[in-house]
Amino acid sequence: MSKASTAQALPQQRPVDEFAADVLHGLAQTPKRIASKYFYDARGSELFEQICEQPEYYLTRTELSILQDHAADIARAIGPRALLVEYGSGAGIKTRLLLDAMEEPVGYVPVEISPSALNASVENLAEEFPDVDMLPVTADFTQPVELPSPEQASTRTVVFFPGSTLGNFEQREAIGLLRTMCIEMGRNGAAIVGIDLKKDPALLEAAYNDAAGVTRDFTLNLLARINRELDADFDLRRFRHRAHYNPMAGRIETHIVSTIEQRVRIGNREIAFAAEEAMLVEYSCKYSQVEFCAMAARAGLRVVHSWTDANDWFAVQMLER
Ligand code: AVI
Repeated sequence: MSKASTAQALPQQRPVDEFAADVLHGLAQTPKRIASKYFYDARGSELFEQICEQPEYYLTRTELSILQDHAADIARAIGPRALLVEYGSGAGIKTRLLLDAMEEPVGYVPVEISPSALNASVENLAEEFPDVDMLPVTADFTQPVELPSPEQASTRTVVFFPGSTLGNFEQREAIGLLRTMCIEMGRNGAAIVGIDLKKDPALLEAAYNDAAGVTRDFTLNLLARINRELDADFDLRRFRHRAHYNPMAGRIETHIVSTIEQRVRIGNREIAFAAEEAMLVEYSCKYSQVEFCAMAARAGLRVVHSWTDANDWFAVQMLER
């Protein structure tokens, strides 16, 4: 019998209303900004998959190589009969790698806002891991969630947050998210978090400005999404993608820049853009090991293991209370 359960939908504000309210609120600010979580409609998710394949975007393959090279060590550090909680829909190759290496994992809990992505992910995994309880939770992982209990008792809860997604949150929010993990994992738990490390800014900027223009298309797709879902008339030819490394803040800052002075309609509102006005759409924070330890400490966590690649480009950190 398959152990996959179906994700339950959450009672929440209608997503399109929330999207509209956030976009209009963000465009009323100076400088204008839109949250990067809105990149991921179906087309945006597809483009993100393509970004991960670009030669300049070293993050995904570097993290994967770390997980492959150190899988046995990571599994040993986790210990037997753990409950694996993943922030995001997971079910990719990284999740498989970890579940495969772990000793008798008792359950897998992906926490994800989209029920369709969630159900698809656990259905595939349930076939591959018939002894692992699949317990999807439809929720916003930035808020504390009540975790379901697996059929067999677990020894500890381990939160898995790969992909350097933590870096898409501003420092204060990232610490808040680490605190949420700290609460959810409990006293005996752990977290395994992928972070991108500081390096030559030229390598960083290349990763977010790939030669094939996939990241540009990914960024500008946000405007196409607003046009389609919020009845707007952004002309994508009159905006460009810009991603720069800010060395003081230690992050790639991605903007959508208006190439001319123009007005854009969103529903019954009109928004004015000056020529060269930049709208902030994403931060991708890069950390040094020392900075990350300090940030974790502010969330009540300590780094107990750090696995890196030969270049020290990326790190998979294990955190405990
Ligand atoms: C999902 N996240 C970690 C990616 C990053 O590197 O910040 C999103 C991305 N944006 C542009 N390229 C990739």
